[in-house]
Amino acid sequence: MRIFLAAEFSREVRKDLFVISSRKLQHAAPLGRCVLEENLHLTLVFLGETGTETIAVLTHQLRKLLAARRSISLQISGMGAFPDAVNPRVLWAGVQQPNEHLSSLQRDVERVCKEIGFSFDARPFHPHITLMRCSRKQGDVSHIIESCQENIRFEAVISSVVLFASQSLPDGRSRYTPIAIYPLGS
Ligand code: 2AM
Repeated sequence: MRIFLAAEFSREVRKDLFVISSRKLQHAAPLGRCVLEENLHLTLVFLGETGTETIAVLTHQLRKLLAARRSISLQISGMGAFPDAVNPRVLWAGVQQPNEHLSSLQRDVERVCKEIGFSFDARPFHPHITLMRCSRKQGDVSHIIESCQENIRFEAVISSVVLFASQSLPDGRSRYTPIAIYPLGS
């Protein structure tokens, strides 16, 4: 199973973000496909293809780690593109930095995964919520980002971490299925 761990947001926050991507962003320019409202999340670690035995160990360790943690407040703000605005593959909403609680959650989750045997490249954690996957060569989208990003300023709370399975569908979209939910304390 192809898996990843992500922070999930409330229905209201996902709705607010989806309004930006499906109305403002799609209106400014039809750049690609909006991530569906129910799929909007903030990835903590992408783990890739993983066997069921490893998933069982991971689930056990994460439950122990996350039961002791508190929910995290953050501000979703700003917008950007990966790999960059000149050659965008994805457009995302950002998280106001620094947020030590979020960084520490991500570090701890990654550490537990490493202890189990997962390895990660050395790229720094860049918290983001992918709003749109661009479908073709777009050219520079800086002006679109600039015109839409002022609308992105939402208070949000992360009250659970979710282990998702990711499945590619024939139409090119992804289906994310929650396998385990780890609530954070309040
Ligand atoms: P993205 O939103 O920036 O594309 C499921 O694919 C989630 O894992 C997505 O949020 C995706 O980030 C993230 N992810 C990180 N690394 C990935 C990789 N190598 N392949 C697929 N998804 C990855």
